[in-house]
Amino acid sequence: MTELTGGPSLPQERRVVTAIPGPKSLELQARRTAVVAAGVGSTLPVFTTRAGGGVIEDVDGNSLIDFGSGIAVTSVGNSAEAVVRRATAQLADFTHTCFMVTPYEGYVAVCEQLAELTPGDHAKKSALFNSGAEAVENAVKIARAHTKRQAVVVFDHGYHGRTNLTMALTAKNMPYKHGFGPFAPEVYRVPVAYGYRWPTGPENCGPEAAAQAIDQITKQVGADNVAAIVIEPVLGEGGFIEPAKGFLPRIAQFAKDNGIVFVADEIQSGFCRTGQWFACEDEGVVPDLITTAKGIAGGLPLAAVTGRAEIMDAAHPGGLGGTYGGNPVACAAALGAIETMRELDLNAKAKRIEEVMKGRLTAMQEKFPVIGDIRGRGAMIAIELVKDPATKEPDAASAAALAKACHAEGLLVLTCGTYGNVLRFLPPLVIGEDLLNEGLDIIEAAFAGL
Ligand code: PLZ
Repeated sequence: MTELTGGPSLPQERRVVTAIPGPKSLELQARRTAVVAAGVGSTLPVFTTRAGGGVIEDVDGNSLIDFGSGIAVTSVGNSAEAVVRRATAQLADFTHTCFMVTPYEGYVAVCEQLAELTPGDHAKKSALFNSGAEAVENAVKIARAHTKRQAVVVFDHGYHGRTNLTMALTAKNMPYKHGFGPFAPEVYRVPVAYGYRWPTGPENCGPEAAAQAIDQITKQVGADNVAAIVIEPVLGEGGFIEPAKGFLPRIAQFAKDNGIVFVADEIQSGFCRTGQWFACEDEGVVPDLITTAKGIAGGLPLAAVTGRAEIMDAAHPGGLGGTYGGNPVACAAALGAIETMRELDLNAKAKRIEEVMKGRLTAMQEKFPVIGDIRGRGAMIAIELVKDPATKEPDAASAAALAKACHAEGLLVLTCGTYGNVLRFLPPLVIGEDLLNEGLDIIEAAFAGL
């Protein structure tokens, strides 16, 4: 096997030797601007050469601390040993047959792992796809085939992708939907339990928001027209909103009582990210269908819909698929990623990251009132920034300024949130504690310099 030049063998250190981005990145950025469509953005245009553990190296020789994991993908670290080993072996054997033409074992093995790891002990089946959006679209197709109904219910602040149906399911206009309509019909949006911004306070939020959502579904859509309710158990792009306690179980029960397929979109929150295999386990919610992607395959494109066998089998033979869905190399990578999660007990690592981060961020909040809220679980942690803790007026400018200051110091952080005022932290679960603390030092210094 080829020797690893990146991955876990990379020196685990921050190193800033040029301005960020440096001169070579700027040159590449000029080439990029000439030929890459302007609609495709980049958070930080430093061009990557290698990455692994908790760092990303760029063409100018800088080594950045990674608090992004390529948007919650490289949970096992970049080029993790088992991912590279299994994917490399698969590359040498065959790269593609199309599972719909001649099948292979890797696809089946991934579906076996999904049946074992996802919540609930009922009989489960899966179908594999290439992207998160594709998985969500297929979950809706399956739910419609099963229920013979059409309506889909989604939530304020929800994010489910950029394809036509998933744009309709996504809440935020800019940048995801603006000018790209018309959108798919039969999509209905209802309130979510956003504790920090709930008018009567976080204690009342779960039951009150559930009652409002259910009232809107019953009165405006009609429960027996609803095929699926689709929700992220921790809302990702919308601002790392953990629905207030009681909300998810209540909505899941309502779905069950009304023959509606309850779909948990765990594309961002799944696979150890929140310190559990899946975030919905936190309140013991067992979804009918669960969509996964991102962390599942250590950086290779793979996504899945997993769920109750009788629902998954509702689509007629030939009704689900795609040329590349469950590509053999991506499946091999997924088996390597899952092996790594088990062997390194990455749920425990995620919980430790939460402990360190929340401890440090809580101390910062006492000094910097711009931090309105600290939330999230495991290695999916965010802070919501406000102009004044009393009014909670969103402060997107501070989020942008802080991200910029962190980037200049060699710490990659991402923003999110409907109001653009949330800084989110998604380190690889294998990051060392020294780097984690160094990253938090940089964040603290950035607050001091605001
Ligand atoms: N569902 C919950 O988080 C992807 C989007 C980044 P794809 N989130 C990152 C961007 O700006 O495009 C996501 C998600 C949840 C679905 C998706 C979609 O997954 O693999 O990007 O299609």
